[in-house]
Amino acid sequence: MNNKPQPDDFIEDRMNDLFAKRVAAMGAAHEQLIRRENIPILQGNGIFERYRYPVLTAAHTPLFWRYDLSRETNPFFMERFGINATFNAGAIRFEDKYVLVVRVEGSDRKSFFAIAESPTGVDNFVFRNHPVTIPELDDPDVNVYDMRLTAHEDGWIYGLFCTERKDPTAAVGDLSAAVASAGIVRSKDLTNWERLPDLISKSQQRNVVLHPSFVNGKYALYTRPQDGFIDAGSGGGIGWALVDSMEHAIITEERILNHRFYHTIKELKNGEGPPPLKTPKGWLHLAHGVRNCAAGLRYVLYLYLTDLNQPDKIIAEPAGYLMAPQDDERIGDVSNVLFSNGWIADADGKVYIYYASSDTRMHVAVSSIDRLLDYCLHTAADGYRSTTSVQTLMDLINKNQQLKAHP
Ligand code: M1P
Repeated sequence: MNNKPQPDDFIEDRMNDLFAKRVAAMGAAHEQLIRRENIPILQGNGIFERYRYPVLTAAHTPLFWRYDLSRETNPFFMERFGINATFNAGAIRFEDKYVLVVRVEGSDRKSFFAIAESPTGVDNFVFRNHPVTIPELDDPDVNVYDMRLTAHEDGWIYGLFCTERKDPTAAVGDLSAAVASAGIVRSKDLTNWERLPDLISKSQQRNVVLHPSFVNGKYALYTRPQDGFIDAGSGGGIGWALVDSMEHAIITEERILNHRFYHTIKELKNGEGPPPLKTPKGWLHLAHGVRNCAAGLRYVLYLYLTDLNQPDKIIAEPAGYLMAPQDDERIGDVSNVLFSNGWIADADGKVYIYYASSDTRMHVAVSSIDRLLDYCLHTAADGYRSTTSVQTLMDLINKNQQLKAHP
């Protein structure tokens, strides 16, 4: 019998060693990443503070989602399930944690939802072991994304999300035509989710958001009607509709409360972000506006305020954007995009704005109700012409010059 080691044994040893080294190195790097302290960037515009590091990236997802940890079945410690991006998260404060329901996109282009929780709101976000299981309807979703979480006064936490299916009327050979509708789930514990029928609406819908309280005894929805899957078409902006029930939500009447407008940041598309925050001076809304340019679409975030007793009546809207992509945020799978569908207001008035950059990663910016109201109420509205912008600037300069002369 030949007891001499055979060449294959050495290869196996080396591989085993490689396996152990890779497991250890990647485990340490992952732990360091998810435990990294985040740092506010104080040299901002005074309205909010960005933070230095993204709060979630694809690399934050657990290694046990991406790798088969068995030496036997994965001797090269090779990735078996690729994660492409973590973005467009709904947000809620739940059981003393800052909770994000994240849109996780695999390398197969399918999105799904997964919950990441943090004790601080700005760092240490850790994914729960398992993604969220969303029950399917008779007509299965092909892709689901962008969940908005609403703690409604009826006692449920609702998640409204986009469900996308292939357009059954598409011409043969057209493989991109799709239909977007609003899917609805609800939960009491963020673990068990009950699927309700999709919202019934005449037009395609994305960016549908449930208002937190009843309005005239009905559920109130912010909508974003659109003609096609990509194009808003005649869809004029952020809509408003009242529905009798969330168990069979049907839009019979819808009106546009916040319009798209020529030569503004929301010329091409205009969609509600997270559910609005109730403040002493009105409902504070975060939304995204889209314009087209030679470089493609540019998505920015903006704020507006509506009447406390009439949430569909705008009472203030500063000109332009609150946040636009900057530095590394500009680059990603779909570059030049900021998108937000989640924010959290603490009892002390601190506001955590969770936003995604370029359909790739999640960030946080921190402000307060007082600061955001001050911004909303004391920043000039859009005058829609260059001359009106110059006049706004002149007024500020003149005021400051008088202050200099008579401090
Ligand atoms: O790619 C940018 C965004 O495009 C869509 O948003 P909207 O319908 O408002 O244009 C969505 O697919 C969104 O997820 C994505 O971030």
